[in-house]
Amino acid sequence: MSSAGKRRGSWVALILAGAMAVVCGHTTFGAERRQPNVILILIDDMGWRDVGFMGNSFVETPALDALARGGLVFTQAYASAPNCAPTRACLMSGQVTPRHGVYTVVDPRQPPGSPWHKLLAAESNSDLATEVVTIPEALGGAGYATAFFGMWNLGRGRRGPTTPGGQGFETVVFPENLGFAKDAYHDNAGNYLSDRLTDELLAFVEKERDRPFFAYYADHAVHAPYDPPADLVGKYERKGERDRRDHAAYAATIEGVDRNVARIVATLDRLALREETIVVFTSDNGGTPQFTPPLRGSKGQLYEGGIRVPMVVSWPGRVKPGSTDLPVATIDLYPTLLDLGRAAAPPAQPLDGTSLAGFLSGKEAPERERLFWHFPCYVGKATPSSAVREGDWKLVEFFEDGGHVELFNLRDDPHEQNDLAAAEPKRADTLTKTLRAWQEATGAAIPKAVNPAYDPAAVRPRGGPGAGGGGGGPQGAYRGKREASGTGKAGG
Ligand SMILES: [Ca+2]
Repeated sequence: MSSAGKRRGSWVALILAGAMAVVCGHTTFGAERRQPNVILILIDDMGWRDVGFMGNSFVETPALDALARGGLVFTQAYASAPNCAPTRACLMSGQVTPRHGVYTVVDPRQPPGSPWHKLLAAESNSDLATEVVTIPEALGGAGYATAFFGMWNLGRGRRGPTTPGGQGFETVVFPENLGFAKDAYHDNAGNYLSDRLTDELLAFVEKERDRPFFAYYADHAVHAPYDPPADLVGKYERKGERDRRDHAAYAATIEGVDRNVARIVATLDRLALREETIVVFTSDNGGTPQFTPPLRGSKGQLYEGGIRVPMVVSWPGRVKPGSTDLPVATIDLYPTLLDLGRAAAPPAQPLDGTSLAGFLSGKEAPERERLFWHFPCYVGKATPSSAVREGDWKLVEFFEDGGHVELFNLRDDPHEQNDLAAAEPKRADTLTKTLRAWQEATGAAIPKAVNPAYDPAAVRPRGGPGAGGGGGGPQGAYRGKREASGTGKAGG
């Protein structure tokens, strides 16, 4: 807390200095509207096509589809990691995984050296370091009221320096504060978690309506095992499943989110805050295997299915409605929100994202040379790997068995069926060098050592951190088989 407080002080000084400069130099600036509010909605494990506006015709998401129609849809949006905690760390810090070292969900049941790991996986931080200036610290320093609702996953406990309160959020609401057991969708009275978190969010919005606010809503949904609002399941069961991606309990879970998005938008309308408020909707990693086809791979993997997510930015009157195939990633939200909120970037913190503020205001797309990912761990089906996307080309490096790379052209082959590494050796070599240079520059941990405890016969435990990638699958995770996917949530 105290270190955050100290930082806050220096931030205020910086911002005051900035404000003075604005007053002296640009009188027109003062005529601008107040700093926009931000509601950042981060869904857990929602895959790229799990909402209507991304082409899913089974699930009904009218509120999200309306948000998308009135906002800007990023059709090639990426999570900055294929897994829960690292993407959340990337979001809060604006940094790629090697910089903050939160590589995966740290789970004592699956440490590096587990017998089903061929390599010794990299050690991962479980907490985001307090030295990191987070989005709420930066926006808070610029005068924002800040609030957090839901799942943090970047430091255990309710209080302390690496909890949301220690990392810059003034208002903090965990599911536990509302009487929900860990990972439970319902409380003992039958309340639904998304509904209750949204109640709290709306109370915060109402309270802070006259001041710019930043609300980070990190829902437990739509993570397996599913336990959706009972009133939403029946209609999906009646619809019938055309293929295994049409899943009644999963669809109802998604609609449970959607109807709370409807409440959020209705409240903003009622308070006449809609045009003063940026709403961002996205997910922390790619979907679970059943739902990601035709993309290859799923949560944990660096194939598109593991990292492609839905993303929409809505700001009526300011962001022109439409869609774009500009590749963007979680790390871009930090500089974007700081720019839009007129908050100063921390001078000593390398930021790896690109600000989309100008682009959102109708200017040209920003220069974006490359996107990188680094996941030196095991989760689900995933093995330690690293990846780079440059233009339409994507190269994935796999560290097991002495390492190998795969090369894809995402324009011709969005489903990554044709590895072109052998056919395009020069391009593969150049991109490999690019990726290695980035790994070195960012201090990326590279797993090289063979795991002495490796046992080819060892079976990865079902559930736990791998749950999203192979813990019985969501079909088995609902109704009667919920034990089969273990704690589920630990997988992030
Ligand atoms: Ca997740």
